Amino acid sequence: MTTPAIDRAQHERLANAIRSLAMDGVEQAKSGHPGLPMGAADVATVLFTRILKYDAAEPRWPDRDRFVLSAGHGSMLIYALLYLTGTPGMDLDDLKTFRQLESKTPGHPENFMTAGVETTTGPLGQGLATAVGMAMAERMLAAEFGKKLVDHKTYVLASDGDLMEGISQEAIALAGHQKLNKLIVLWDDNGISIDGPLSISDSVDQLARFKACGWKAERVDGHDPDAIEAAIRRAQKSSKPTLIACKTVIGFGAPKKAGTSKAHGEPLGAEELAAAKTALGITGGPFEVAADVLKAWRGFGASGFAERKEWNARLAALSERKRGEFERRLNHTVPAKLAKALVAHKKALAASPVTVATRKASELALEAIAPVMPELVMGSADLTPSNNTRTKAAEDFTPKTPKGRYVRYGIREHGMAAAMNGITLHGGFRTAGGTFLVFADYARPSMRLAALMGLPVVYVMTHDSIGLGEDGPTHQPVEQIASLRAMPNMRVLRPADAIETAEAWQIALERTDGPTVLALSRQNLAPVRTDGTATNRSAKGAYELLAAEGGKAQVSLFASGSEVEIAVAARKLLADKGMRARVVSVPSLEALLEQDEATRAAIIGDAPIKIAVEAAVRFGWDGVIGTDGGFVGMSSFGASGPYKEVYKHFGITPEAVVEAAIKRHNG
Ligand SMILES: Cc1ncc(C[n+]2csc(CCOP(=O)(O)OP(=O)(O)O)c2C)c(N)n1
Repeated sequence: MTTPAIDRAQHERLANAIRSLAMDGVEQAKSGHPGLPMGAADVATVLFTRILKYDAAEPRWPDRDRFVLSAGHGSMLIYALLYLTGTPGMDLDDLKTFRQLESKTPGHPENFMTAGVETTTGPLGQGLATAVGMAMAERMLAAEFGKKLVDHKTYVLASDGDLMEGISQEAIALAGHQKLNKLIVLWDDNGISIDGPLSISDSVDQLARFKACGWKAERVDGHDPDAIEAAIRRAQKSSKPTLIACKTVIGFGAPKKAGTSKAHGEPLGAEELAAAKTALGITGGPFEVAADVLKAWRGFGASGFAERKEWNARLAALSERKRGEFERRLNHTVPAKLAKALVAHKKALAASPVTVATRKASELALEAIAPVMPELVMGSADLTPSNNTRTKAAEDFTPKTPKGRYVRYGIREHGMAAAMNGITLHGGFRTAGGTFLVFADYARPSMRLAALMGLPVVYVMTHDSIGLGEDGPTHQPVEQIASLRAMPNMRVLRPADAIETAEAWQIALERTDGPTVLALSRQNLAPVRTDGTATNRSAKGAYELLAAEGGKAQVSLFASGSEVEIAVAARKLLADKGMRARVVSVPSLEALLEQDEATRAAIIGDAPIKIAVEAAVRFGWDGVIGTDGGFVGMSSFGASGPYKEVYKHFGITPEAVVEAAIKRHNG
């Protein structure tokens, strides 16, 4: 961005408009965080008046620079900026309804509520780690479509808390390793958190830490606009990602509270607010911005207009095919060929059934998917040979091979999950990453944000039960499946064989409004499906796999994943004893429970005896089997041993299922 030089006095008036609106917004809401917007107003003003490539009129312009407010508690900063720059939909009235129900100005920035907010932040560290994914996606997309279409930077405003959270280490290590030089982090280095001065809990040399992770790092006076600008310009030329520690005073301008934790998270109060405005030379009533200041801000907001028009012209000049593909990719439109490829794959599996672990079945499905889905970015938090996430033709994404679509995340589950959010938010890619299911807990805060934001990220989570055997209870998930099912908008699929795994991938990739966990087995599973039907039988969460023979079912057996074959064996044993049982495969319990009542009732059936089998805790199954239903599964942590013995040890066997059925039959 090239803009006329701004003198110090003008800069201060622009920055004070942010301070003023932030103070007023928080005061009106009677809650919120004035300290950060007041302290970081100079940094933000430099960014939005001298640096950022953006056109406020079109906050979704694909080639805009990204700005991530990682310290989401300082949300009034971004709302004030959106208003001042003239982003459509952000009016003074919106600032006046800060933190009110259904406002565009929620307590923490929510990208689905507010145009111009790049990502939802609030849990500290997430914005920074998400931005790493955005910067990765920018590089990947530029490598594919060229710099004329894709050439922007990712800026982050991070607070002390962002840098203290563990996820920041995973994020900065990954960014440093990938040499993401278009990622620039501005640290609001105010030395204050809620409990008081940072010195009571932290003594990390952040500059040294970032440098050790492969970053360029320097410190500037965060209230000196020219120094901030100069540091950013140096960062733009760096071959490494950059941290700029901007030394600031929290609550800058508030006579009594500035520089103290009192400015962090509560309204200043009428007296202090008035005194702050006087000290800063702000005149006018609440939410008033001097006309010339607003005009100047609006000018900066529109300064990217010409650049955006030129970009539009370049897009229009592309061949129809290339432009269509670029737009399809940005819109996350699922390729038409995907369903066909997966149906063909299912047909092939039906013709020559395979006994494989579902993690292997997932790899087989990926081999069918990858050629028709060039936007699919795979990766894994190490463990690639264990979770089978890498197809044969895949190339690693590295600084030298930006067209590579396989990301080596290292042993950083949390960083991976956050980066996947960033890749998805950036646009142009769908992404999936792998780890062991038990380590979903290490990735969970970012998975939760994916679910909240409705991002269609896929998690390939293998070693999904005690069936992993010898690694023992630290590695055997028992409660993770239930806890992930409990997360709103998270889809959990636990396929039973290779055909169901193909269906699970289809569901995950055709979903565009939320994330999906694929829970996959380590151990081999015999095929339970022999049909290669084009219908996705897993789509409703469950379906009757085997009907009862010889009359109405007396027993309904429900199972997911590796336990479906146990249910199938139990059905046979029950038949030998003269009892009629049906088997319902339940690849997604929560999807079944979300069906309308008639569909759900038809699938669940009315057999008097209902038994569920799943090598995990019972939590959630009562919705299918009732509180009086039988459950064959886990009620404790697992144990280390060969998996077949572990299954016997915990009584997850066809015989145990039969026993549970007979016990109920005999009353
Ligand atoms: C993961 C997480 N833990 C705790 C919080 C609650 N919280 C909000 S702000 C904050 C710390 C404030 O310190 P700092 O990051 O320096 O922000 P500043 O005081 O400078 O605004 C905390 C602990 C949070 N938002 N996210």
